[in-house]
Amino acid sequence: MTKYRSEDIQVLEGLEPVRKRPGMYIGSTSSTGLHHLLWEILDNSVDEALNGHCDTIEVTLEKDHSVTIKDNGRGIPVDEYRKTKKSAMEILFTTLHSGGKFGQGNYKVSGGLHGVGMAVVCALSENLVATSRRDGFEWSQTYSRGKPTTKLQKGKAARNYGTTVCFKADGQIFPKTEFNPKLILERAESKAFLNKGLKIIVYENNNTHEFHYPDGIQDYIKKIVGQKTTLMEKPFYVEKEDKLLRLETAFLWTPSTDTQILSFANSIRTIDGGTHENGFRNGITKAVRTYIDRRKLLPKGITAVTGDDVREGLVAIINVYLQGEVEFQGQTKGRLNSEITSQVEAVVNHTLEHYLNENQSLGNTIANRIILSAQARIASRQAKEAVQRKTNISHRLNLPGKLSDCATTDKDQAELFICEGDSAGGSSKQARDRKTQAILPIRGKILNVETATMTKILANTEIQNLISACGTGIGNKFDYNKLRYGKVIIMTDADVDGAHICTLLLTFFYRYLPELIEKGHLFIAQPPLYRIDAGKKLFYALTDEEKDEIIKGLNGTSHEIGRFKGLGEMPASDLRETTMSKKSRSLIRVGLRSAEQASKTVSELMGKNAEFRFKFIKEKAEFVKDLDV
Ligand code: 0RA
Repeated sequence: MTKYRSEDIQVLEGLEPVRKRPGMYIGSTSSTGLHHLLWEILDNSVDEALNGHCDTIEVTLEKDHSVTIKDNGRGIPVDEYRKTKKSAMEILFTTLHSGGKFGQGNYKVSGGLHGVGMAVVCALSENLVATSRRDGFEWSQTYSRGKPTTKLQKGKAARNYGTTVCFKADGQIFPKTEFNPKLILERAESKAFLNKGLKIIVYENNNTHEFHYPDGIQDYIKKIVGQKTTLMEKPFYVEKEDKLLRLETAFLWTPSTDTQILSFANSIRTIDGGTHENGFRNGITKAVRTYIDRRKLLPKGITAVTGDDVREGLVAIINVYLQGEVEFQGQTKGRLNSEITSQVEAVVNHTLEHYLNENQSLGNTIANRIILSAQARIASRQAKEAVQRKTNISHRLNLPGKLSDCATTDKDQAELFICEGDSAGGSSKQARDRKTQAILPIRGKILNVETATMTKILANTEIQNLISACGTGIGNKFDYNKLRYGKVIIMTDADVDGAHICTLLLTFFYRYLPELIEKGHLFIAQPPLYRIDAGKKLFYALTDEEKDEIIKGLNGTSHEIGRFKGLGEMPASDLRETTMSKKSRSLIRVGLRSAEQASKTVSELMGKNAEFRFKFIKEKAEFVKDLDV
């Protein structure tokens, strides 16, 4: 009778269960499962780098679908392991759950489906060759479907250290065994960002891609921010390591209203955040609040900045390394659940507070930016409430006084023209078809402020009138069925000021009435800039180029050119003929693919000049020549 020690029993179990039920170990045998094999080996190499033993990893994709991962780490141990008479390497590749490092004190990369052990990779490979360079020699062993096909062989002398694993996924298990270079490049880039100094080189199809970021996640932030302006020259960066936790974070603020926080645990993306991200959020909120409070920077009317105010415009990466078992939660295992909130919070809070105090002018810039968010939040809420009140009243009582409504109540027939100023309003009133066309003049000057923010626009009485006229209300009171016009048409002058007002109105619609854009109700009218009279023939031109084109086409025929100063100066007959009449006009439908994307684009373009923005929007809009199809 032989007595087995527990670890020996594992050896005897072999890898049959893995081949029988691969899904239990790698999720599935689809492309995702296939790539888990590669991630497993790669993670082990990255682990060597993480612990300071390796600085270069090379991944080579071969034409025959095999892949080679080579690192310059310590090399897999090849000495006999305990009393099994087998090398440590063989145990590692043929025994379940022997993955990870034998010793203690290493940070294990074992999130979700990762860390299943290299034996799983071996079990699901038609062929796997492992080579270890250590103790002066190259040692290698070959396996097939989880079983050794050679003994551990001592090869040529080797002075350097490292591991090379080459494997080809088993066609009996995987319907497709070809790796996707794009996925591998993405993974390589992100691992290189998260492990500063680590060089990852990917060879695929005669191409070489090298990923190497000496400043790690700070470089990552720079990449995310790209050309956009920031409030800081370089990201704030902290790295902190103690026995149980290693934490690394880099972040900066931008003027944009978007927030981007990317969190990772042991280099694995935690899409749904979790304990580390919560700690991070608490930490920066506390630090910023302390800074603002100490210096009494809060203006009247604001009692506190909220976490959302603090995070507006923030671009951040947080990466924690935990020892031992890492707990992930949620449907996709995208949330970290190990209890580290208060530790992360303390580190972020104290280091950021210190940093702000040491860099006061930057501290003030950041504080002001955050206070501005708070002010915008409060103003926006007040404006929304005002609009809501007004909308409710006008529904019961009357529509805005400035509105010249149309006679019809048939939504499909009814059109609302928004024009700039009372004089344009006057001529459009003359030019319109009273039955179906309503006119709402908006005072352009109020809108035409260089820094007109959405809050200001929303606080503008005439914008509030516009919302009442549309009838739908906004925000949570929005009701599509209450829309009063099938077409809402922005009609501004054909000059730069007109373009500016048009852009602001578009932004307003994107932000507050995106449904109208999504459902195709928003249009831009195209008033001409020139009228060219050539005898009996009459031409209109929208632009200078068009005018020149027309004149060229006249071949010297005598003609008269008139330039319209604005809609207000345009004779009603011209305005009707060219811009408003359903029969002869052409409109641009504002039909951006998604309102959300549009709003982002607009806010990005908000800083640039009006003409540029308008051109951009025009280019993206669809041109609708014949509307009544
Ligand atoms: C077990 C123990 C040690 C290193 C490794 C495994 C190891 C595994 C892989 C997989 C790919 N590259 C790797 N590099 C190392 C520690 C060895 C020691 O203490 O010297």
